[in-house]
Parts: sequence; structure tokens; C-alpha cells
Amino acid sequence: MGFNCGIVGLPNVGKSTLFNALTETASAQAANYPFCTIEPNVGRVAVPDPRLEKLAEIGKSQKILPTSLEFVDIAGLVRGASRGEGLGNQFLANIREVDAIIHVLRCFEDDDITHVEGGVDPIRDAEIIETELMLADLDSLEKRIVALQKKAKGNDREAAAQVALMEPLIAALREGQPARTAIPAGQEEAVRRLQLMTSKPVLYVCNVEEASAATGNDFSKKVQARAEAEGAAVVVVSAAIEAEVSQLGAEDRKEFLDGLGLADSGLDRVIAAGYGLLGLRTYFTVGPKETRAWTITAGTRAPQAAAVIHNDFERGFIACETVAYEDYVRYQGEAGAKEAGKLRIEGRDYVVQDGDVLLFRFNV
Ligand SMILES: Nc1nc2c(ncn2[C@@H]2O[C@H](COP(=O)(O)OP(=O)(O)OP(=O)(O)O)[C@@H](O)[C@H]2O)c(=O)[nH]1
Ligand SMILES: [Mg+2]
Repeated sequence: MGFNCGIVGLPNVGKSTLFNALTETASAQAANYPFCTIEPNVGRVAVPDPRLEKLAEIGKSQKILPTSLEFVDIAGLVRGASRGEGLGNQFLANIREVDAIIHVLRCFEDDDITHVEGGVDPIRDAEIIETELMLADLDSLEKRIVALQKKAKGNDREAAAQVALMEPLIAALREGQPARTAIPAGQEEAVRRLQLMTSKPVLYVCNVEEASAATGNDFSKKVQARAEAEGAAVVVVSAAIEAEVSQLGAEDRKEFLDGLGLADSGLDRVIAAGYGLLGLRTYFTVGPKETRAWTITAGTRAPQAAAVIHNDFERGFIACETVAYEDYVRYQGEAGAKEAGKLRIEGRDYVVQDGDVLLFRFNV
């Protein structure tokens, strides 16, 4: 389905370091040099899900196939990007194309790493980026609405609807509020098609120094307070640590994280938060060959969920045998769940729930 998260922020805040750690490659060059990332780098990342192992064990599956999420490493934006500063327009185009934004904020002090604004201040940095994105959104809407208003006067109903959609967004942006604060109820999809950067969901990632990876620091606490006020999500990571962790094997990884007082890798938290940000849900298929996770959006009905596996499954959909994850584990598999009356036969209208273990019946 190709959902993706764009990694956005000022230059030198650790975006590529985080991206590299995420994709466990060195494909995006991380260097102490503003604009070292010129082309957007795209990487697919497995979504860690501890439920997979349990299911595979019960189902005696040979293989585990996690679902995946795409990340895009975007070059640093600077003050004035909306007016074209620092290759601004090119980078803004990269941001328009992503589904969600991961906004990396520098929360570590290091005199060797240049800060384009002179010193560490994540709230100021967040405001610089947000302002540039809002100015660019406002500019693009103001340009588009002129032609639409003319058409609307000529009784073009489609154009009139677009004008009505854009007006509250323009009003919010002029007030210095991101477009996501002014999306009219039920118009989420129509707004999404406008490709505004500030209508996309955002996750703040605070990049702290190693010593603060477990607890956060005063900078990241300020970001958390701001995010709470906005209803946005926050994850605290140390990109430098994550880069090291990504080089380790599974066993060394656990030992390394334990030594730092970390329960899990920050990357896992970033991926999970990104997945949640996009409103994604996971269902499972379990068999002797493989246990596999599949991604759907919240609210997806059974036939459309089946289409993620194969279009024929949707076309020939009859029903799906459904066991909730908890029941599958409690009753040790499908047979046990059936005996306990926990296997349901669901039809076309069933809204698939996160964690459902499904077996589709179809006929083509
Ligand atoms: N001390 C410290 N240095 C870091 C950390 N994260 C990144 N750096 C360093 O900061 C420099 C810039 O990191 P990058 O990941 O390339 O930054 P970027 O945000 O991708 O920068 P642009 O692509 O230029 O926008 C590199 O020298 C990194 O090693 C961190 O958590 N602590
Ligand atoms: Mg970079």
C-alpha cells in the first residue's frame, strides 16, 4: 500500500543518522555538513511486532514475515525555505509527497556539530520549520483559489466546493495555525488531496545525547510539553546510539540496551509511532509455511483487507474465519479457539480489527 513517513527538520539535527539507523544501511550519508542529503533517500523498514513470534510458535510456522513501512530522508530545511532559501522549493516538494511527517529536533549539545541557528533550542527550531511549511501551504492555496473562485462564479459546483474547502484552511494559516487544526469534519480525504504539508500528521522526535536516552533532558521535556498542547506524539531517542544499535546482532543488541537502561530500541518506538500516526492496523495470517502481518487502514472492511493479500481474494470474497489475537494465544490456535466458541465467521461488512487472525474463504 506504500505508506510513508518523511523525516524533516533543520540541517544537522540527526535526520540521516536516524534514517540510516532505521534502514540499517549507510545509503544516506551522515556527515557534519549541512545539505549532505541532496536526493531524497527512501528505505523500507520492517515493523517490529512481538505478536508475530507468539503466533508463529503456536501455528508452527517455518517463517515470519513482518509488515513494513517506508521512510524518506529529506534534506534539511532552513529559515526562508518557503522563499527558496537553501534549495527550499525542491525539498518542500519532497515533503508534499509523504503521508506523515517525522519532525526531528536537535536536543543534544555538541560544539563540534554546527547548529545553523547558533545554539540548541528545539522549540525555536520547531517553529522555524512549522512557519516555513505554513507559508508554503498558504502560498500554494492562495495561488490555486484565484482560478477556482472565477470558475465558481461561473456556476462550476466542483470549483465552488473546492473554494469552500480551502477558505477555512487559508484563514487558519493566515492566523499562524497549521492546516491540520482547521480540517472540516468529514473532509479529511478531500484535504489530503490538496497535499498541504501542515495538514499531515506529525510526530516529534527529540534527538538527545547518549546519557539522556532513557530519561530525556530539559530540551526534550519542553518539546513534550509543546506536543501535549498540540495533541501531537513525541519519541525521545539518541540517534547516535540507535546508529550503534543498528550495527549489532539481536543478542548483543539486548545487552547493549540493558546496559544503557533502555527497555527497547528507540527505532522500534519511532516505527510504532509512525505506524500509529498513519492510522494503520495490522491483521495476521498464520499457517505452517508462514506467519505474516498485513497492513490496513483503520476502518477497512474484510473484502478490502483481503485485497491486500490478493485482488482475487476481494473479487471472490465469501467470508473470513476470524480469531482475535488474545483468543488465538489463550486457546493455543484456531482449533482451540473454535472449541471455545471464539472463532467467528465474518462477512463483507466486517470491519477488521487490529490483531485479528484471519483465514479468507473465497471463490473465483
Ligand atoms: N553528539 C551527537 N551527534 C550527533 C547525533 N546525531 C547526529 N549527530 C551528528 O550530527 C551530524 C549531522 O548528522 P546528520 O544525521 O547528517 O544530520 P541531518 O539532519 O541529516 O543533516 P542534513 O542532511 O544536512 O540536513 C553528524 O556528524 C552526526 O554524527 C547525536 O545524537 N549526538
Ligand atoms: Mg541528512
